[in-house]
Amino acid sequence: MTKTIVNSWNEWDPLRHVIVGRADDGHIPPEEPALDAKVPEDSDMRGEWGRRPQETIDRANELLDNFASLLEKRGVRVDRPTPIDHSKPVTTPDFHTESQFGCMPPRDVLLTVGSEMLEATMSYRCRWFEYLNYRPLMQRYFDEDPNFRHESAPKPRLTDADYHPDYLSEEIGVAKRLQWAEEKFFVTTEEEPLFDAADVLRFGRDLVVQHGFTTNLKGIEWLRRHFPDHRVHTVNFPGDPYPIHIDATFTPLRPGLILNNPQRRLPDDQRKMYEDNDWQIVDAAQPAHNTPPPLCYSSTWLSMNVLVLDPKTVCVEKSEVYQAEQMDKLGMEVVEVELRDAYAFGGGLHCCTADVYREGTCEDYFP
Ligand code: ABU
Repeated sequence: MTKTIVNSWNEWDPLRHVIVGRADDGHIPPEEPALDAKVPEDSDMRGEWGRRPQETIDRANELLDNFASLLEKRGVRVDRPTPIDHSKPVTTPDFHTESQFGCMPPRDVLLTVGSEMLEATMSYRCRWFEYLNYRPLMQRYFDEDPNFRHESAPKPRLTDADYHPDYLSEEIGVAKRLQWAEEKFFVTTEEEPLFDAADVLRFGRDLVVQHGFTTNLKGIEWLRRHFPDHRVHTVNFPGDPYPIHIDATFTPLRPGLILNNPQRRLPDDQRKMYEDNDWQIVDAAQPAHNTPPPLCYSSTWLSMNVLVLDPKTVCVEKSEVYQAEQMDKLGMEVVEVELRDAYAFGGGLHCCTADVYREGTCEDYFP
């Protein structure tokens, strides 16, 4: 068995070791403020909660297992989480919710920066204990890699003071949501630092962090203080009425090239550092689907939630033919991966993975 080395500084260097999530015991959690804000008013998820049907869990696991095998065949070491009992309630002195979520998307929870893996605060109550799914791996990496830094951000209290009550209304409407996004008025308040790891993109010395529903400004400030050798940049994408997680919005493919969701364009005043350093920001291709699969929190833009294996190779979901075609034109070798039936468990190919080791060092791409 190869000993672990934890090291990953960006989203594109050659991937050698990764965590792939599992769909086991996936739940639709009960209503709670931050989660409800993400569910569109016409979604089939409104009012639903409980354990997901076993046949959907089995199908999602089949696809995740196939993805893990494909990566292994390409020489990538793959580890898997140890699922906890997600039917158990989450109770703290400050809140109670009846069930948890799952462990399909490790990217939401774990942020790898160099030799460190940082457990995010999370901002949904149902995800408060999600890090426990990954603790057996963290313990193993700690035992095997003397340089591994296992860090955990301060657990938030997630009282009602963390959420703007305006977002709790049953029918807000997309126009109002877009106005609020433009005004940077999101469901989470500035009560305490909050962030999900999937709101962070790594560009060597620079970390780009989306301010939205799941990450607040205090969370970004916490990251800035935690990573004093990095430059931390706050970004917003005003065209997104449900802004959680940056990885279906802004997708770096290699040094100098980023895909941007055309409905969630990076504002002109936030483009300077890329333009000054000759990075191209290209509109992503349209998704192949008009709607997400059933009981799915994510948007159709999981089309651009790709996993880059190295600067010339990218995993794209098999049915996302337009995205694959665009990647091909951009000079990338496309590896097709079937995953759509697993989307409902927490996202796409980027979401369902977390980096452990990519070759390479911490570079300054924006000197
Ligand atoms: N976890 C990524 C979801 C982003 C989206 O719904 O577009």
